[in-house]
Amino acid sequence: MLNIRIQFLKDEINKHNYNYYVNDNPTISDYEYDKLFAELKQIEADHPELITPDSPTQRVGSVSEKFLPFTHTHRLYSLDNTYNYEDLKSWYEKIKKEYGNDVELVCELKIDGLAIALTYENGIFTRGVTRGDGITGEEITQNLKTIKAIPLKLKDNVSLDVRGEIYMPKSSFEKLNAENLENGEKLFANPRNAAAGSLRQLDSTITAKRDLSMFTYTLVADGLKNSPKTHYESIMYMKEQGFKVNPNIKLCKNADEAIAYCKEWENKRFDLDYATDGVVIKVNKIAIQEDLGFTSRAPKWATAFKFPPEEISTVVESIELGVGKTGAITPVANFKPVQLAGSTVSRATLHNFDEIKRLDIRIGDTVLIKKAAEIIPKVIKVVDTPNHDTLPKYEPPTICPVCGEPLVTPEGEVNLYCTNPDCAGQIKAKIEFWASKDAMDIDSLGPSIIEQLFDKNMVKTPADLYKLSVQDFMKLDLVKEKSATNLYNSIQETKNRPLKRFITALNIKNIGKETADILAGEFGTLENLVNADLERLKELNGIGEITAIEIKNFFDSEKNINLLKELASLGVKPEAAEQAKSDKLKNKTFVLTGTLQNMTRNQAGDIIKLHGGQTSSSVSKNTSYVLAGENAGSKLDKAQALGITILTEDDFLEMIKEE
Ligand code: 3BD
Repeated sequence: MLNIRIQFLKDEINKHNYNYYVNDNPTISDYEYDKLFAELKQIEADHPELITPDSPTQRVGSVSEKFLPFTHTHRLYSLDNTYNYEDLKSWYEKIKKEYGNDVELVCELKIDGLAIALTYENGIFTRGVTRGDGITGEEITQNLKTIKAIPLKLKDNVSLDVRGEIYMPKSSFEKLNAENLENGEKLFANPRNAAAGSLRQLDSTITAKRDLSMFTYTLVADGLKNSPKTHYESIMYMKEQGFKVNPNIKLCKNADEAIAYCKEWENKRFDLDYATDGVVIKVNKIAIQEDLGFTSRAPKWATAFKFPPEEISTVVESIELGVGKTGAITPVANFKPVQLAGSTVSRATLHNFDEIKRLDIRIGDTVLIKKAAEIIPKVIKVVDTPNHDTLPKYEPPTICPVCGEPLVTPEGEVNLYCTNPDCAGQIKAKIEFWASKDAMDIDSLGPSIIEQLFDKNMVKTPADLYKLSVQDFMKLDLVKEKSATNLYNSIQETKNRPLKRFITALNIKNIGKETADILAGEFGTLENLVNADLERLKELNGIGEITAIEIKNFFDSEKNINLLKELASLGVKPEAAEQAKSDKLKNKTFVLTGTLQNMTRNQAGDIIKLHGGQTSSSVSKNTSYVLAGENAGSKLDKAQALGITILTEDDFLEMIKEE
């Protein structure tokens, strides 16, 4: 009896969720819905053994420690872009030559969200993974379960994968930001960032509170009785199974109809409650798709027509000068705030003074700005400023805007530099960099705290950070005991950061996180790096002569050595990196499959890299070895077919054994 009731409640609630969140068509009052939900919760509380993964009560969220990497069963490809109609036409013409005049296309709006993959087993949602690099993503099933447009159970008892885009409606984004503003919390730049931030929560009860939704656009299913023969049919199939699909999909006879669709939506998209940045155009027939296949990164049977970037004009109110961590002075334009591609824009970097001269930007000019590379606004040119000629030409500074010392331009560079080692601007920028994400990643130590620490004479070097007590932080404005303790802990926690982070944080000229990673891997310890001679540095792969000299100079400086000594005496001791062990596996590509006994596949991959080899996710004629554990599947079959050497775990261990 109870089983029947509980099934009724689950089906009923899932149906109402579907009507509300997928169909936008509520069929029950909130009151009645809450009553059904409360009853289901009560039964489950009394009989926990009856809770199933597809119960709507499982959408509330929980806390996890970290997201685990998951290798996609089928790779998520990228999309090639077209930016104009000629390119779109010639893409189509090429296909037409091969397959005749009647190649149908499907046009769908390109949702500006986050791509994810969902797995259903026997009709039940079992796993959700972020796109990641298309090969491996992060498993975020718990977070995705909170999204009501994602069905926990399908209409039929089928096993399949779908892919789609998670997004936050524009209206929900506005509401969330208004609330965050009220509560003094961080604002999101646009709906996409808000969706990403909401999805990335380890505590999925936070995700549950955010209004996220999903449009599904790809079906991956081998085992269906009647596999769809066209993309359009697969969309209809997903819809039938309970997924939310975008209603503005259109089947087109040819490129001209697809172009008409793009033109139509270029303006109409602003009326939608979700952000779109283009149109995805796909060949409809699956047989043609399969025949066309893929390039190394994208299907040949699809292309994304990108809407032209939004541009808008606004007035330059001032040009602000900043001092960077290298002492470089960067000009930043402050504008009259305007809305651009979903966010408010009030400033943009002008990069350097040559750029200002080239564009002849003057304070008071009206300039055209656009979103370059999606997020960062860029000034394109001066437009309709009738009094442009009467405005004073912009003169680059001759002295540092912060410390007043004369600026210099080193030979062969365009930047102006402040070379005063005691310049407050530079010191603050260096400490900000020390704390930044790619360097020591000190949570909560932002620019305003650093500014106060410096102004109160509490911090002049990164080492000083590690001398601060909780009481010290409480001397700062608006810092109470709780956040002071947080700040203290988050600094102390970084004492044993991995060596590559520490090297990055040192801010050695030309050494970004990639080079720091190479140095850490090569030298293993800070001490080895400090004592490295120039010849050795020059020989390293990925490090040029100039960079080698910069590294040498950095560690020859007494001031820098003193900083390192002081950091060490304060207990800041970077964790040694694992050093490259040999080049035994140089030029060898491994594919790992199945379950290994003594290590995970990731660990095996690390070992391969430490011996100079590389790994790949798919078997091809370029594969040197397939390392196969228990229950290896299709990769093993393919390797056998191609005659590739298959290694057992023991073979592999034997291979890397030290002489
Ligand atoms: C959408 C690839 C193919 C299956 C590859 C043709 C690149 C994000 O609405 N179809 C759509 C949308 C995205 C798609 C495909 N159809 N790929 C599609 C897509 N209607 N946004 N994308 N993606 C998804 C990506 N994401 C992050 C980083 C790099 N590439």
